Amino acid sequence: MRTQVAIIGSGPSGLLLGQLLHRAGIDNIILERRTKEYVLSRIRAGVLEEGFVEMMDRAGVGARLHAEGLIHEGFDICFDNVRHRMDLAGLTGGKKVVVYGQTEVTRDLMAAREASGAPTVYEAEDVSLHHFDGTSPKVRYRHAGREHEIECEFIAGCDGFHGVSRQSVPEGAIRTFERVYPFGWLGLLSDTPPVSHELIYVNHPRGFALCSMRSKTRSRYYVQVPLTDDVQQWPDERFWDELRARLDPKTAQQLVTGPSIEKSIAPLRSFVAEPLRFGRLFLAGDAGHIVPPTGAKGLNLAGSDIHYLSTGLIEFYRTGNSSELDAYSARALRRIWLAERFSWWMTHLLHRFPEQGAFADRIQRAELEYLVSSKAAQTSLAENYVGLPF
Ligand code: RFL
Ligand code: PHB
Repeated sequence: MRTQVAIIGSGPSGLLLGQLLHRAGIDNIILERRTKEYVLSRIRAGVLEEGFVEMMDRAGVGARLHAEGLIHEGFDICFDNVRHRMDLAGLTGGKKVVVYGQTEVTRDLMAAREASGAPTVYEAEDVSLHHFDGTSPKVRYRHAGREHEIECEFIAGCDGFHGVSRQSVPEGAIRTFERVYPFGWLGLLSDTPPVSHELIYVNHPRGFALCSMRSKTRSRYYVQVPLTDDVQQWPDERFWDELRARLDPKTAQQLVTGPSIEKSIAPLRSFVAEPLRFGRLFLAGDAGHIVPPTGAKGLNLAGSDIHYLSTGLIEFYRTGNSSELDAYSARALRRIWLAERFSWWMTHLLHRFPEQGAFADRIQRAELEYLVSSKAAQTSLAENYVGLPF
C-alpha cells in the first residue's frame, strides 16, 4: 500500500489532520488501534477556543458545532463560598469559547471522513514506524490476523500520550519535561440540567471542583481526588455529596443530581517532548505534550499543532517549499509552552496539594484575592483561557 501521509491515531489530532489534507488533495491513511465505538466512548474535553472552531470550519465540519455548541462569555471562580465572574468577552474585546464535547468533535470528523471515502483502519495492531530518518518511511501493522506495510512520504504521530510514535524516536534524539501532580480528577457525566449556565471552578479546603456541561440537559462535574482512589470507591451518592460540600451553599442547593452515565478518574500531568520532528516523523497533540485539564487546553493545543502541521504539509505538496514544515516544531512548541504555563498556573491556583503547608495556603489565597480584585490579573487569565493566537 502507498500513501502520501500515514497518520497514526484517530483522535481529534489525527482526524483533523486527515480531513484538512484530504481537502487539499493530499492522500492519507489513518491507523487506529481501537474500534470506532471505543474512540467515541471516551469522555474528555468540553471547551473549544475560537481558533479550534475555525479549524473545524476549515475542515468542513463546523455545521453541527455552530448549531449545537453553547457559546460561553465567562465563567466563575468560587472560593470562600463566593462566586466571582470572569468576564471573558469583556476582558478580551469580545472573544468567547464554545462548549461542545470532544466526543461530538470526533463524531463529526469521523462522519466527514467516511463520507469522503478516505481510508481509516480501525483495530490496527502492533503499528511500527520505520525509516523516517530517510525519504521513504514505512509503517507496518497487523489487521485481522494479516501483516500490512504502508509506504509513505511522511508520518504524523497523532497517537496520544501512550502511543507508539514518540516511543519510536531514538532516546538520544528527544528530550522530555514532565511534572506529575499528586492527585486526579474524578469526573461524572449525567443527564441532569447544569447547576449554572456558565462553568464554575472551585477552590475549597476539601479540594478542587468543577461544574461543567455538555448541553442544557447534560452535566459534567469533577472533584479532585487522591491518586490512590479507585472509581469503585465513588458510588454516585458519594460523588454528589462531595461536590455539594465543595460548592457555596446557594449553588449546592440548586444542584440537580441523577444517575451517572459515565464516571472515571484521570491523573493530572504536565509533559512536553522536544523537538516534535524527527526527519519525516512529526508528533502532534497528546503524542507530544500533555497539560492538566484545569485550563481546558489539551484539545485546543492539538488544534494549533494541526494548524501548523497541515499548513506545512500543504505548502510542501503545493510548491515543494519546506520552510513551513521546517518551522513546525519550533512554532508549535512556542504555543505549547505558553499553554503549559497557563495550565500549570490554573492548577496551582485551584487545587489543594497534599504537602501544601501554611505558607503555600496563604500564597494561594493572596493569588485568588489579587485575581478577583485586579482587572489586569483577570485580563491575563481571560486572554489565555480564550486561547492565544496561533
Ligand atoms: P487522543 O485523543 O489520545 O487520540 C490518540 C489516538 O491514538 C490511538 N492510538 C494508537 N493508534 C494506533 N497505534 C497505536 N500504537 C496507538 N496508540 C494510541 C488512540 O486509541 C487514540 O484514538 O490524542 P489527540 O488526538 O492528540 O487529542 C488530544 C485530546 O484527546 C486531549 O488533549 C484532551 O482530551 C485532553 N483532555 C482534556 N482536554 C481538555 O482540553 N479538557 C478536558 O477536560 C480534558 N479532559 C483529557 C481529559 C484527556 C484525558 N486522558 C488522555 C486520559 C480527560 C482525560 C481522561
Ligand atoms: C469539561 O467540560 O470536561 C471541562 C471543562 C473545562 C475544563 C476541563 C474540563 O477546564
